[in-house]
Amino acid sequence: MAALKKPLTILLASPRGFCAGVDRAIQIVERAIERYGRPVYVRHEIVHNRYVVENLEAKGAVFVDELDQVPNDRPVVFSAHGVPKAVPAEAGRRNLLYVDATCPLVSKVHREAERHHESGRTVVLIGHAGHPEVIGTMGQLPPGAVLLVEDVSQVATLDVPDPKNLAYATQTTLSVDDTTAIVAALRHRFPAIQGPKMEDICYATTNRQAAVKAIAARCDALVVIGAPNSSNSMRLVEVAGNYGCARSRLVQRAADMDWEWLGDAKRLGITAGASAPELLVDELIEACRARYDVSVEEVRTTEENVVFKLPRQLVA
Ligand code: 0CJ
Ligand code: F3S
Repeated sequence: MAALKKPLTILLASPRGFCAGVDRAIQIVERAIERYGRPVYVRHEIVHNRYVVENLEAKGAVFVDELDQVPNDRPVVFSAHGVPKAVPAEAGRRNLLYVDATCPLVSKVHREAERHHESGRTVVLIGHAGHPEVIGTMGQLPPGAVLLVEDVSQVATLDVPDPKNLAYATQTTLSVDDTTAIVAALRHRFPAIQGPKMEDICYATTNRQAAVKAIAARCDALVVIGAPNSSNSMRLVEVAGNYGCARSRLVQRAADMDWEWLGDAKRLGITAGASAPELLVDELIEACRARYDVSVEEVRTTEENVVFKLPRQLVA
């Protein structure tokens, strides 16, 4: 006789998974393939998820790191994270057909940074060095016009040309709490600094973190479906730890799940980063069902209804 399965309650955070910018970026690649035929080149992972990337590869996308890997006669899509100004400029010089899948909320930050620069302000960007979004935002302005701050400790040593002519902007996928602390430190040291009311963290990042905060303390363990290079997904793991669930980790998909790590947990929290397809959440729940007597409780902290328009060149 089969051994009785142990009970496991899954607390499913909501909202989770795809945001409007990711949905749009994936659709852009799919439509570009339909419209221009295969292959369509994509500069950088369209979003930070291997499953999404492999799926699009199967449909005819070719992912490259840089524009010089794109042949002159094929279209190229720029990823959701945004690109430095030099990238479309180079594509234009080469007469490449390009489609920009930069999330409109990232483009908004680009325009803010430009506006501050035109008003003579030095821009302090809060973000993670080396992340493509940070490279893209810094690349909207000439070298040296943007100073990067990664944490509170760097605010104290920040060397600015004129403390009275400063503004800040942020990466869209940061920890809301950490960023609040960095903004407070900036405002304390540079009272004249200008910036958005709060920060530039997007609605999806904010909502996914709030949903994790709502369940973390009730969970014995919490899994974030997402990729290690996904900033917003990594932040969800940290948030779970900071809000009462020390046993939290990132899992790319069910096959990577370490069942020993889950141990005798009775309540498992599950969420997914903004670039992780819901199918991977379903897959993990099914894998849990194979091992436990599962009941699922979805905890919704807010409704989302954001939809972004596709670029004109791909509509009609
Ligand atoms: O930067 C963005 C516009 C977010 C895109 C969606 O998430 P992901 O995981 O591809 O990117 P992050 O590393 O920025 O979270
Ligand atoms: Fe855009 Fe935020 Fe998603 S910036 S791509 S809506 S995570």
